[in-house]
Amino acid sequence: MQDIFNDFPHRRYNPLTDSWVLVSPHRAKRPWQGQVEKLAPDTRPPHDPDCYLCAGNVRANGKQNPLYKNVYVFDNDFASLLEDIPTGELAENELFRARLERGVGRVICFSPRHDLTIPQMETAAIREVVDAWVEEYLSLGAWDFVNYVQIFENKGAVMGCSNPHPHGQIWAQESIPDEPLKKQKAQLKYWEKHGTTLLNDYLQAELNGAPGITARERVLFENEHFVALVPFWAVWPFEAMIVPKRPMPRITDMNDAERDGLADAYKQLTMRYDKLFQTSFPYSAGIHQAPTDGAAHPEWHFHMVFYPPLLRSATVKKFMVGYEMLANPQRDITPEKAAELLR
Ligand code: H2U
Repeated sequence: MQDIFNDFPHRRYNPLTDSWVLVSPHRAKRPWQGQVEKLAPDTRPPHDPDCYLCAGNVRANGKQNPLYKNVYVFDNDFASLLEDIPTGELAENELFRARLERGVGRVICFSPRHDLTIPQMETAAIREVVDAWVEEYLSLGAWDFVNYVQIFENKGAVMGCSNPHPHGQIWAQESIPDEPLKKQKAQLKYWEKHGTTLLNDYLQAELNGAPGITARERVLFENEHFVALVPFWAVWPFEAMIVPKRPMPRITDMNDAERDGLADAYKQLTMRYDKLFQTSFPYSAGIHQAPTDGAAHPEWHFHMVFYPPLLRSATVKKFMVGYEMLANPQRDITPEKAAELLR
């Protein structure tokens, strides 16, 4: 990219969500006198008798977890969405709209080991997590009323995660939530115009270069089936994306080798995160993929996104406040610089 984008404020467009981010690279040099948090040392035991996700332990509602050996999925005891509810809508006035929303929430324990995180797990064990995601997407997606399945992992106390035991969540519901809906619209528009997926063409430009775009500037690494990169339009300082090389609408389209490839990329990226600030790197991560509304959705190219909050150390995090809340997301360090650091 031209040098002016390393030196001067500019806006970058996110074609997936049809939104903009303000980049202010010149500010990366400013002194920091803001919040610095002290890190508590990580002294987790392999099994914590007080953890409600550990194998064999009793959960908050009195149910007991089995002595699971690898991955364990259960219905969230305090789910935000409920299955057995009436229907109902408030639609008389265009300024006051509401509709009852059916859904289901599940918790997925990645490992019986309380003291592990994804980057510390064996790739074969992460592959079992991928398999569980595929099973859940398939089975929940087949429910009559479920039109979207959101798979995610929220990691770290700084992200509001309630328990350090390695786990993720799955929320399945009637409506397509806002973020995937934005991506749905943008990808469909692109597909109708070009006959290729937006992310396929984006990936080709990132890997091979294009007019004005230097090849691999934001690419972190690749394996046979996936590429990890810092997207051109990243909002969070070390935001990243894992994209399959082959356009696939949903994770159920992966073959055996591709499932291994996703497990490998998940591990490799999170290992790089941990190394960056020598800490167990917090983030919210998840998969955006085709809705489960019965349509084919050839426009969709599934991908995994990572939104980590850390900015300049294990304790200094980025706050999405002020201008970001009122106007537009903003970042200082460029996505290219972030990619260089992560590499
Ligand atoms: P988080 O740490 O990302 O908040 O996820 C933990 C989830 O586990 C949370 O959604 C559920 C909470 O509702 N949970 C149970 O289902 N049973 C329990 O006994 C405690 C927590």
